[in-house]
Amino acid sequence: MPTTAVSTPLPSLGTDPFSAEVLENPLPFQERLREAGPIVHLSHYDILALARYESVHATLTDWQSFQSGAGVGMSNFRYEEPWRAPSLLLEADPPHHDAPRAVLSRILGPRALRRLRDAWFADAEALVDQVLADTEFDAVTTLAEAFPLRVFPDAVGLPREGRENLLPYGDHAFNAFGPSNELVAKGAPRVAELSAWVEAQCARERLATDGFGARIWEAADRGDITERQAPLIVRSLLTAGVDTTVHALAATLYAFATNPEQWRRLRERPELARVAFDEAVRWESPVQVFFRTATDDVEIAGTTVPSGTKILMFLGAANRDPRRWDAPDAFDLSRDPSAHVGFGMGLHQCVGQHVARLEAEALLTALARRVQHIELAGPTRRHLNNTLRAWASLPVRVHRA
Ligand code: HEM
Ligand code: OVM
Repeated sequence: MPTTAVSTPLPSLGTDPFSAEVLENPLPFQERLREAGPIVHLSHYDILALARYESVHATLTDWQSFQSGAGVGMSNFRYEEPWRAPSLLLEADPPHHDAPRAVLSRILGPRALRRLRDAWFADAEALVDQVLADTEFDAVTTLAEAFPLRVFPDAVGLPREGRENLLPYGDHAFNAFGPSNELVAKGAPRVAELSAWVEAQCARERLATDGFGARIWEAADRGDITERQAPLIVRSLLTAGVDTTVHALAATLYAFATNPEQWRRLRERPELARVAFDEAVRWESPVQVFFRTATDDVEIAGTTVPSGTKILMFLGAANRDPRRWDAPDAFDLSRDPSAHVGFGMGLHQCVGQHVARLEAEALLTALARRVQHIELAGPTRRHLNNTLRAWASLPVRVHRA
């Protein structure tokens, strides 16, 4: 492994960003990181870190200098065996990345999603009606988990049995981008079983003929991708498509429960639902971090970084950088959050973002119509993950409209 010998001495921090204490509340550490400089050495892992909007943005948009093909977690695929076959999207660079990306972009794009819109809005109304039979409930399980699990597996075309494996598999995959700490060890006993289930669902025969999965296999029939690539591209949907939206929706509901004046605003103008969701993705950054690897000896913010160095990008810190955002800690529907890096930026920018926004728009619209006021009704609990900023429990009380 290369050590991060650099031309000028860099600010260095010894804190472990993946310790339980930092994961519980990463904001103070991220502020220290941002203020320490545009690029900081993390001595605990001998890696480099970026926490300012400008350096994170510059790195995300320079795929030639900062590759994904050596993995976007801490593990460097140049030297270490990945825990599963690398993703053909997330963990690939051009030219290999191009065809899988083009195929998924079309299948998950705004035009293709139009045919799901009415059904997802009706599903959201039905779920919200059912949940509002009670005035107090846990917003994580009853809404943030229940809604994506109700619409997304059907949209992919998955069979009913085994769907309970989706969240634990995704949780492990997002832990596995971090160091092999206790969170990874806790998931390890089920990895073989969960991976086998996920792999089996990627086969053409398992997938309904009218879903995202079938459309990926049709792309293989046309020769846009190969038959060997198709199942791995289905796997990307199953890995990245559930936990992300669950925790983004939980973040949105928490944001509204703690900012009642913003809920009032959404109720007055329900067409703000999409902006509200993007503002919540900026504010909470459900995907907190991803790595890149220096392709060559490359320069960041005046520092030359040796080839093979792992660089940790703090998306959440960039999304609250006061150099870029006014009052960054405020959840505010009147700002334009569209330049946030919560979905990434550049070539790898989240290909599922339109799916996530449609889910959010459906759920928030249904809630805004029926709920006058939402507030916390008891102690909240975080769910710790090496990559995700997540909630385990959000007890809420609602007043029906
Ligand atoms: C990529 C976040 C929802 C599938 C990404 C990246 C981020 C991200 C930050 C960039 C990774 C990088 O640059 O290395 C999120 C968040 C979501 C979300 C915050 C929810 C709010 C989804 C959904 C799907 C999905 C619903 C699938 C339907 C993917 C895939 C990639 C990706 C396949 C890799 C794209 C590529 O490398 O070209 N996501 N995501 N994501 N996301 Fe999402
Ligand atoms: C993938 C993927 C893409 C984005 C996030 C992610 C587990 C996985 O292509 O498998 O997280």
